[in-house]
Amino acid sequence: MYTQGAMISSGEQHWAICGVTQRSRNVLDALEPQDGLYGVLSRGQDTSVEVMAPLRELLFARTQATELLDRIATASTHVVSLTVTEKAYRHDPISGRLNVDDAEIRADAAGRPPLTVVGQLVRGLQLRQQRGGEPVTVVCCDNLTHNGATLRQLVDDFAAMLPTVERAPLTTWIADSARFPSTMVDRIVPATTEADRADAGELLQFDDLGTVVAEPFSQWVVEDDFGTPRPAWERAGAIFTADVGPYETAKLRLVNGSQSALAYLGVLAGYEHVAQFMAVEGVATYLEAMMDDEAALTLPLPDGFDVAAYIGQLMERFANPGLRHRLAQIAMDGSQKLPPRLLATIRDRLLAGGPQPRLSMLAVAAWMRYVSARVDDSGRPVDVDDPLGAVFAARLAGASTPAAIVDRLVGIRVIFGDLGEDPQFRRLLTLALADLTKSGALACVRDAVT
Ligand code: CS2
Repeated sequence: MYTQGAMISSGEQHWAICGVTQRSRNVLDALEPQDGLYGVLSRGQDTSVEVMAPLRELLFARTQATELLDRIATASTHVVSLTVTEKAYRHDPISGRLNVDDAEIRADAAGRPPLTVVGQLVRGLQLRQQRGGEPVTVVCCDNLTHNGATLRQLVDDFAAMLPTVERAPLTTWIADSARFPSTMVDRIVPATTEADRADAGELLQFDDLGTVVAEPFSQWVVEDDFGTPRPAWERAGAIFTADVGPYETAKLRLVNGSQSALAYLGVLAGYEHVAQFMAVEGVATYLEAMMDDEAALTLPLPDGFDVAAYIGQLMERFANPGLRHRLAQIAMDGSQKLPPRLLATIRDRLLAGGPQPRLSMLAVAAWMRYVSARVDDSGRPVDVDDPLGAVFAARLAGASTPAAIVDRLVGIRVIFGDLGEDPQFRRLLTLALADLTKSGALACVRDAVT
């Protein structure tokens, strides 16, 4: 969308995108017969659709690794951007380092056509270096802390697994010729439903198989660190800045932290969508208090950033009734999401020593209830979809009391780090989990703010 906007307003028509999917062909199957065109359906006060046309090539990484590496290595490719979700980086969210024991990472490093994202990226960069080494800019768009620097570290960690003859020239070239700006992307994009496709089809008078549904709001903040040409994204509203950090922290802790809190509490309370749960008495009050009294106090705010206005706007975004954003979609992969979204706020507030961050703790306790009980408050099963799912099951075996559950889960260092050893943290979580177990999520949410 930003590339299309940049091309239109700058008149630079020579840009094009090669779109790559990782795990399934579904999007490719939808887009190929449409020549890569698709509609973005914006749902707010009004519903509108805009056709996107900058995709010129489509690749399926799983079966077209050679083509993918070739595309990354081609001199006329200037930017490689990634939006692949947190877990696809196969890293430890606390240390920010690559999981070098991961079997797929090891297999990629041993030389097969790569199947992991980091493996594909490094092998593509390596081919580029071998072919003459034109500079390249790698733009991470996922919700990771310091996403550019983090990805750069993962690339180095992977390169360190290669034989010296390969590693030395590669790492020298990366240091000289590759840039990894950090970015912060904010737009709520629920999974597309049949109803979305039908509405887009009506507006377009075309049966669009590739419809993407989104809220009207959109923000992209990009670190101004490119060693290559790039589309004039600022002409389409992207904000270029020397330091994305403050925007990113605000987004992860306010937007994503709130969404994860809504997800676990809302799923337990038996709701399906964000806006539905937001409309339940007490929920909006809880959420706003969590942002105002806890998350917002930990933020290094960007200059001129009006946090009250940001939170106000966010409350409206979450309440958008047109957007059927499923709580279960947000609840998945909690092991990857909790550290930057909720645990970072809790850690900072506990360190600061003021009032305890009870509202954020309630959200973490809700996650614990969700992964341990695996049923909602009325006993209906909930699906726990997480790359650490097997670790949860093994740790939780035989744990039945809130104290035992907390004890087992906070010991997972890749999620909690040393916070798990903090007695105050454990005590507060145990109390919150006991309340959730006894009274249910909705009662706890209401109690928390009365
Ligand atoms: C959501 C995000 O699914 C999730 O985990 O929290 O995808 C969220 O909607 C976006 O980051 C909003 O910018």
